Amino acid sequence: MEISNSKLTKILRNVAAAYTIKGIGNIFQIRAYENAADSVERSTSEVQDLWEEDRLDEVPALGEKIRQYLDELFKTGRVKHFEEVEKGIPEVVFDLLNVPGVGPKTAQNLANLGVESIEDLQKQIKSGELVKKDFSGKIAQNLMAGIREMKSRTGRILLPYATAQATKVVNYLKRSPEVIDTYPLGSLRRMVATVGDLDFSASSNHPAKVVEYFCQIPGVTRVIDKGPNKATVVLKSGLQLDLLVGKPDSYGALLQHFTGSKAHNIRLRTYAQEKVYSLSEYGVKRMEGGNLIKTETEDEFYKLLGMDTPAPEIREDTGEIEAAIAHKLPKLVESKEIKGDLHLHSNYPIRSPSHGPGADSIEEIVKKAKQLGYQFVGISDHPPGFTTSSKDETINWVQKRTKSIQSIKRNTKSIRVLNGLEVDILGNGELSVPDEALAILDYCIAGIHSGHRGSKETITKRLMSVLENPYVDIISHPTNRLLNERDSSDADWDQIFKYAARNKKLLEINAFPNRLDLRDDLVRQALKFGVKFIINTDAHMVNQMDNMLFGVAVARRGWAEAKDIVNTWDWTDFAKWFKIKE
Ligand code: DGT
Ligand code: CA
Ligand code: CA
Repeated sequence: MEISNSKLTKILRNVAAAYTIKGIGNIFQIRAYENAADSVERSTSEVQDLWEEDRLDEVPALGEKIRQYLDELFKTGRVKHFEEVEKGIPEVVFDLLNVPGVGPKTAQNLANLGVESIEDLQKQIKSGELVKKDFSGKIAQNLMAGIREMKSRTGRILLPYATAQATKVVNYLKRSPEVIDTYPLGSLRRMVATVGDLDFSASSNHPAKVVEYFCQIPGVTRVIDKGPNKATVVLKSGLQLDLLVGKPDSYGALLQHFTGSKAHNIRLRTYAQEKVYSLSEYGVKRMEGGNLIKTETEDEFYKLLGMDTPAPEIREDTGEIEAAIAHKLPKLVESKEIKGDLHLHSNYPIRSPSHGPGADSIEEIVKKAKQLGYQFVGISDHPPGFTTSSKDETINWVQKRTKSIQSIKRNTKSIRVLNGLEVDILGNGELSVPDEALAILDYCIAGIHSGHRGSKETITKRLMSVLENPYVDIISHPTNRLLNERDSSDADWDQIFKYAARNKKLLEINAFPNRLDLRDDLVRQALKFGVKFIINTDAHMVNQMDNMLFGVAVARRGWAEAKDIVNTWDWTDFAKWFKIKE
């Protein structure tokens, strides 16, 4: 039986919910299942494939016990323990959990009130029946929005997962002697945050043979379409792959066509017609029945049209064609220009009901930052919970942690280690840590970690009041979206951007795979106001520090240049911005 990552994620979430509903197990056991579910969801490999290769230990956050259960699941298709735990809980409860904003308790409560399905829930909210049964009208309205959000979900996959899968396909194609060259194209090459299907090109003098070879790729379950130079197949993971094969002479035109976007291509075709060229995936021709004009590379293709080559990330017909014609394309920021990462969570102990620590020590993080060739690295743990610690306890904790970071600073030569925190922006716009404690830090990141569904006015107010705080340097993941899970919060972004620029506050481009936040379109909007950014990985384990490139992709899609991104700056300028004295 094939169990995809998304199915496995749901299985693990259901177990956590069942524990909660029945009140069995403790908070740590429940969290273990939730963490395992998150980890599977973000895994870039199919977990079942890893299991088959005896590599389950490479998936973070899977404890011994859960690994045993997965063993049972992949071997037999079921887990006795899970079935026992879920016994007696109606099926509808697990369906309701798919609605954003519905937790285990609410789901059970709705089932107790006689809700039979999601459709039924919608009906009962609309008719007012649910509220008559004493269910809160306000929560009911939120659920309605949640259902709408759920139904608009597209089943698109996250870019890092798509990238990892595409690498395997490209490696497979490269093994064919008939393949001269091959690339992942489409939304993947444009580095869109989520990807529908994976597109590949191949250059070959024997297209039919390459198509044949492609249709035999390991893991294929269905060949949807097969022609002399193209094919579409579906893998057992549910992933769809498209292949287009072309001759080397026109390979540039093929690359260009299949990279897209569709909007970019359509505009380009109109523009080419004015120049009496006709464009297609097969190549470029003069309009009046001319022969194919050689376009071996993309650069040749665009040059033929009298324009520079826009980076794939900005081919969305949002002004790049005009800029390319005028030779005024931006010089987009590049991964190799990144000199540090400031949003990193270590395993430094905290007591917090809402945040967990990272997996690795500060020393391990510093070591990894050195390997990445960085000049500076900042540790930004969550502080202890403001509800569970008194003001004095929090200040003491910050002082103690500062001492231990200082000792690491003293013992570290080749890289600068900075002392930061990621504090919560509370409902009223205040921070979860008192200013006296923030004053000790090198920098402070503030982020919203609760009440994301607040009104536009509330969210704007919360963010604006933080932009006033002299100790805050960075707003983390500003829109708080979680891809495929939670929409961006609503806020008056123009007002926020204006304020951020004026008060010299950085907005974060968070590179975590399911965040990619600030979004690319908002990055571009913010740049018009002169906002500066920092790209951070928000890593909770050192290998996640490798996600930086996905944050850089967001910046590029937002037309950002190195001058707009403070962590591409040299240390002197960077330290000046943060007012760090040395
Ligand atoms: P996706 O798969 O939804 O993430 O987005 P894309 O951009 O990868 O779209 P896809 O896979 O449908 O097509 C790949 C590329 O092929 C697309 O970026 C541009 C090109 N293409 C597809 N359909 C059309 C079309 O109707 N006209 C033109 N000019 N190009 C197209
Ligand atoms: Ca595609
Ligand atoms: Ca496609």
